[in-house]
Amino acid sequence: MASKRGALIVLEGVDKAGKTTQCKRLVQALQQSGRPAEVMRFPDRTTTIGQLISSYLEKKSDLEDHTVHLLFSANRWELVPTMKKKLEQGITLVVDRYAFSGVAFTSAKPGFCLDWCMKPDVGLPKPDLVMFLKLSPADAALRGQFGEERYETSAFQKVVQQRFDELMKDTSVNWQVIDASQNIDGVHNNIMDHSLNAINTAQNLPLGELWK
Ligand code: 2DT
Ligand code: MG
Repeated sequence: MASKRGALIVLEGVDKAGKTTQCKRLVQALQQSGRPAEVMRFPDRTTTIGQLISSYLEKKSDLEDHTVHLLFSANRWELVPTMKKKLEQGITLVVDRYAFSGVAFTSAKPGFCLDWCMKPDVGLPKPDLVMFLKLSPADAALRGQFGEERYETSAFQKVVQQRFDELMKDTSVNWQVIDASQNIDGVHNNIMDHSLNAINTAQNLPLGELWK
């Protein structure tokens, strides 16, 4: 009998929503309940492509907008063999940002449509669950200043939120909106419930292909 695969779980949301904290909490809770789980994040800044992206985000280099979009996508594709292997081994992957951030951020720039932005990521492993951590701009402001990296301004994040709203209309993706204005434990409990459901469902289903 083939062993059961792990689930591909993605957390998305605007800056300050708590994605990174919640990814760590979720992986810990899954491991403690005896379910193998690992955290991943995109961009993965450790690869050669990731270093180009990191330098761009830190404003140490400039890259043409289409070019950097394709680099973000290539950074996902280069990790696909690793992701598939882990999922097949029964490890659940909890991913901090994925192709949805890719599309939302680039399409927030002038001259980019959703459709063009989605194309390079068509066929990536399809998440079994995408949780969108929703936080109003007012609540985000209460959590402190934005950082110094590229894209970290309230004006840009507002457009990014609008692009995410467009993407969430796609019912072929298992979107779940999480109220990220609750306290850390409240958000975590919510995320854990959805994740356990996704893990149970995914183990009997083949991994899908995104936007195909
Ligand atoms: P972090 O702060 O989470 O490291 O993100 N981004 C991310 C894109 O523009 N395209 C993508 O494909 C991805 C995954 C969002 C760094 C910034 O990179 C943006 C914030
Ligand atoms: Mg950031």
